[in-house]
Order: sequence, then C-alpha cells, then structure tokens
Amino acid sequence: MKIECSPEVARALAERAPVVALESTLITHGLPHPINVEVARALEAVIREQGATPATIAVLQGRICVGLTDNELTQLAEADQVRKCSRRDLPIVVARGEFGATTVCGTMLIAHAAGIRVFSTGGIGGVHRGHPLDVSADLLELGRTPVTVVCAGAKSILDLPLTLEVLETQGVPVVGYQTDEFPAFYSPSSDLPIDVNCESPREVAALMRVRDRLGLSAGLLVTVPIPAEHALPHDEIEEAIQKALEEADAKDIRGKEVTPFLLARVSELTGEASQSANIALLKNNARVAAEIALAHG
Ligand code: PSU
Ligand code: MN
Repeated sequence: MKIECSPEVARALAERAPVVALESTLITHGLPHPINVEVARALEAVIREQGATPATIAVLQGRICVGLTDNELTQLAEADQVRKCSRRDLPIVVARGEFGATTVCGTMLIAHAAGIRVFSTGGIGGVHRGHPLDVSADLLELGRTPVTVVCAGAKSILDLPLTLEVLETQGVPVVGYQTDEFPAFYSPSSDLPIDVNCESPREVAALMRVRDRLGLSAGLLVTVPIPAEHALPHDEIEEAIQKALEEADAKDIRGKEVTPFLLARVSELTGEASQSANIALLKNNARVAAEIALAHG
C-alpha cells in the first residue's frame, strides 16, 4: 500500500519507538466544528505527553496520510466533501483524489500497513439496534487485522449483546481495562461480560505478544470505562437514543449514514454534557493507548 508518513511518524517507526494511531471520522463526522480540530490536537498532545508519537490517519486528495501536519488537519476538518472511509471506500477515495475520513475499520487497515500496533478511538461501530444485518465493518476488520484498538466500548445506539456476539465469532478477544464489564461509552457499565480483565498496560502488551506468537491475526479490543466523574446517567442518554433511533427509522436512513445521523442527533439532544463526556473519554483512551504502546516496545 502506498502510504505517506509524516516525517515525525516515519522517524518514530524507523526507530521502533511507540506510535499510536488516531482515526479521522470522529473529527469529520463525530464532532462539530470547530471543537473537532481542538479535540484532534488535544489527543495528539496527550499521546506526546506520555512519550509516544501520535499518527492521525486520513486520506487527503487521494493520498493515504499517516500523521497530519496542523495545516492538513485544518484542511480535513474544513473540507466540504469528506467521504467516510472504511475498507470498502478506500479504493474509491484514492482513485478519485478525494478527502477521506477513516473509520475504525479504515484506520486499522492503514495503521497495520504502516506498521503501527496500537490505535486509540472513542467508540467502535457494531450491530445496529433493530437492524441485526447492519454490522459495522469495524467488527470484521477487528477479526482480520492485528491492531490493538483502545476504546470506551460502544454507544448504546448499538445492540451491545449482538455486537459482542459478532466479536466472538470474529475471534476478537475483548479486554476490560481494569473492569469486569463491557463499558457502554457514556456509562462505565453495561452488565455485559468481557473476556479478560487486564489491570495494566503491561498485561495488554503481553497479550499482544502471545497473540503474535500463536500466529493469530485478529485485533485486540481494549475497552476502557469512561472516568467515573464524567459518566452520564443512563436514563438521560437512553431517552435521547430512543428518539434518535425512531427518527432514523422514520427518515429511512441507511448504510453508512446511520451512525453519523445517530451521533449527531444524540449529541444535539443531550448537549454540553455528552460532548464533554465524549472528550474526556477520548483523552483517557489516548493516554491508555500510549501507555500500551510504550509497554509493548
Ligand atoms: N461511534 C462513536 N463515535 C464515532 C464513530 C462511532 O461513538 O465517531 C465512528 C467511528 O469512526 C466508527 C464509525 O468506526 O463511526 C462506525 O461507522 P459504521 O457504524 O457505519 O461502521
Ligand atoms: Mn452500517
């Protein structure tokens, strides 16, 4: 794959120094402007503070970029037409010289091609509530690409039990980071089980090494509960989610539009509180991902 690494990322990879990938769909389709650019920069700063190198991944005018300059980040966040880009979309954006914002799926596959082992995000895609055949490509990518994805679980816009079933089928170990429960993004708990509780970055790094030694090619999903002081009451979020889901069905929204529509509606309906929770967990995940990258060496 033809990839353009920024000088900083190229140097870190050549020195085998710890690198953490970051996705770009959350910048273009997950958060409103201009907070999206501020958050993207803040996440890079958190990773640097820990002593790792951040690598934000996106497609800029058909070029697959790993590590963006400040200018490139602004260009992406302000571009009119940015295609949400998972595995299926990648050849299209590259062939047409378009801007592409990579999802968890798209970011994983590019990170792997670049030699990056750890990737931090907010929430992964999953199986949609009431639409069990709408399975995010994120889950299938986790099944085939050995990258460790650090997230806060998944939003309950999704069917979380079915999402865990698909991860099991795909052979993806689900790690609870210092927890016995699968976190549900705004809430640290869901009453759903994880496969193993890892107490430290070192334990996660050890799992990654054993997975490689066994010759298994699936990713690892590390789920980190939202810090307690930022968690939101379940009922408040659930009401907004119900409303957003009904609207999506009434408007017959389908395919790749579903997730951005639900994210935008839930964020509009819940306002400030959900946005600051979202940002807090993104930073927390970036910190944990950097610690894992350092422990993996
Ligand atoms: N969930 C969130 N925020 C996000 C996404 C999901 O809470 O920004 C984005 C991620 O980029 C994820 C993508 O990979 O949505 C999943 O889209 P889909 O459901 O269409 O696969
Ligand atoms: Mn889908």
